[in-house]
Amino acid sequence: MKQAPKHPVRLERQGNVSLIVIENPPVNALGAAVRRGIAAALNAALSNDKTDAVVIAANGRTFPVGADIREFDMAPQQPSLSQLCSLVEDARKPVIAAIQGTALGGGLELAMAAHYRIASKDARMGLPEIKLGTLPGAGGTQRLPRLIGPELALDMMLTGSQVSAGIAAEMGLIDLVTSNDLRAEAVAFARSVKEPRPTSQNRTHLSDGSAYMATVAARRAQVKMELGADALAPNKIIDCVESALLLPVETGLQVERSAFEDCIASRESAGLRHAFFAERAAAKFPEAAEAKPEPVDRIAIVGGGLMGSGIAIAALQSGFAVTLVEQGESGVNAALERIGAFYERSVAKGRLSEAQGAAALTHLQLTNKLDGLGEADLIIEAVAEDFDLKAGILSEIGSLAKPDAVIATNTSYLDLAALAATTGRAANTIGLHFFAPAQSNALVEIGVHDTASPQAVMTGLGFVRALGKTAVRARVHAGFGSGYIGNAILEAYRHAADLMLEDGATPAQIDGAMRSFGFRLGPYQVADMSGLDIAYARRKSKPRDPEARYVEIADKMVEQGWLGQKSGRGYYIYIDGQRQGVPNGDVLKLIAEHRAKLGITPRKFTDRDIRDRILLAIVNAGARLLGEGVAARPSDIDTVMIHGFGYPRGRGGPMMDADATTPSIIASRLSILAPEEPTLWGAAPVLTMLAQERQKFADLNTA
Ligand code: T1G
Repeated sequence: MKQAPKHPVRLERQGNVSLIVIENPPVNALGAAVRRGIAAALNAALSNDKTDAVVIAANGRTFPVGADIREFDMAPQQPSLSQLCSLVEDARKPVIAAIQGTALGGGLELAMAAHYRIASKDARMGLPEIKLGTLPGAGGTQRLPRLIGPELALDMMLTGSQVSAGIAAEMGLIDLVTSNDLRAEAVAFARSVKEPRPTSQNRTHLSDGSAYMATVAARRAQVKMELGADALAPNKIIDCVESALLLPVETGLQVERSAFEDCIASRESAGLRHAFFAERAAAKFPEAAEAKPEPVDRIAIVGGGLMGSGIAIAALQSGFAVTLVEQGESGVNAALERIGAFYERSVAKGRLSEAQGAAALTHLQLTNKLDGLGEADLIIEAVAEDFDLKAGILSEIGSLAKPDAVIATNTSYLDLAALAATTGRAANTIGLHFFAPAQSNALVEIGVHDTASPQAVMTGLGFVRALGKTAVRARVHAGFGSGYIGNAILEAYRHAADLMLEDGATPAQIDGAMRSFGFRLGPYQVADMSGLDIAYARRKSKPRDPEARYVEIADKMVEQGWLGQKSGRGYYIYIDGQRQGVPNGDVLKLIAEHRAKLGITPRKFTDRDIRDRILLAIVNAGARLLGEGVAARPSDIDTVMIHGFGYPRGRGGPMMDADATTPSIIASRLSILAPEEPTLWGAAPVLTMLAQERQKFADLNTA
């Protein structure tokens, strides 16, 4: 994000009302220069006899969205946001906040410190600090409960969710919602009030009755059950609200300050803040210097299976007109059924109204003919992961698409350059690898081959961002066939796990070790979910790497018909279609026989051995992708692994983790690797590269 402008705050006057106008694009983040500007303008306004009231407003699309997150790793600069909020609240003339866009975090805290709040009808507000592993640290934990009560305040702070201006008004957070000119309304309101509203100091703590304390106790129990007793930020938020109930606000603000600092200093907050910026850095494609995205209004998707239907839903939900091509009547009906079921579920769960669901479907055209592709601006091929099938479809698409259409293949593993060539217009062909389920998974890898045009790449990026998804660029060279970033790393992850499986660990132990690391599911649970036959087909389609030990356990399972959840048994047995399986004893027998045949004496693995070997394998694969230029920066790998494979977000991703953990593993535990396992892809260069890339990434964020 660009540095704050030289003068990010202006003081204007309209008769007896002074206006403090913030201008710090793109989101009016409350960095130090902005805070200093507001404090100076407030002092000037309050000491001007001609000023009877003050309005705090912001230019651009939104009222401040919060503190400047990049400052959390820097030395604190005065005034802190909490000090500024106290200055505002203690003003002896009425201060009115005029809110448009999304007033979030410190932005909403600044507004709560004002005596009154006016909001545009479409404004939204919230305290999302918990998503950064911290809590509202500028008085929000003390003012919000006093404004809307502890229950609603805990709801907002523990979920980080946003509320609309209308709901906020019902809660007592907003005094007036307007569809008129916000600034004019705020000035008129300022002229209508004579006194500042009683401040938090006068609003005594809320200890009227044990009911509130019951709320706090219930929430603490809920957090313990859902997140564990050591979930730092949620428990600190509850501590702060308890202080707001029982203690004078000055003490409560001290409790909040100390709690905020504890959270900010935590490894989890560092990881969450890293993930926040990593997702945004990933969208910085080098092609942006050469081209802009072409507008995409109509898209066509060829292949209406799980993936194609999911992409169609994501596009419909973002307002695109969609043509979905599926072969045969049954294919078309199955696709329609799949999409229809999504909308029925969404309406049933109240996520969409009936009318919204029906309206979305009017933008869907289903057909079993390719000839309607001529109007599409973007055509996505999403058929099964079979080279010849994809090549045939892409060749037909290439012959039917309009000249400036962009063509994309959803392949996750196959040779992108070779597929692009089959369209006859390789420059206009890119990879768009959606992660399942495409209607909800935020991640899309954008595959860029040697001859892809910047125009096509940027149009793909524009489309992915228009879907509200996170795009990560994967630069793949001709012949690079092992799955962009995510699946290339997943392959290394699975290989490391399979070596330990063959050498003595069990599927359940490995899964348990990775769940305790923070993954929602372990690798064998994921394998059962995706279907063992998919990976089997991929292994059989590729020449074996003579350097790497090939583990045949999974092949033998598929040959027994054990395909995972889809066949009711894989590494686990799934009774009556349950998703939570029980370990499959027959697999353990198969593994024991397999080891005996190879003369392997099973060895013991600790959970730490399992985690360290898998982390090393992930980092090693990531370093290789960086070294080969497939991934542009370590944080891109973090973004892919968090969104695509459930890497614990609070750890920031494997490459951030590597910074914190790999040196010690390399220093003392390389012995845990199996002899034929690739030690870290040249240990020293990996860490040097990580340090260089991290510096580049840090520079990028302070540019
Ligand atoms: N600080 C610094 N940079 C920020 C920022 C922030 N709070 N919010 C956004 N940016 C940058 C972002 O990196 C990107 O930069 C550009 O602005 C556009 O953002 C004391 C402790 C508001 C929903 O957590 O959720 O206040 O890529 O691409 O998609 O209690 O930005 O252009 O270089 O995301 O339209 C609490 C975080 C902070 C809100 C808009 N507030 N921001 O989404 O744009 S902590 C938040 C968002 C705090 C106090 C506490 C989103 C958005 P670049 P963008 P968008």
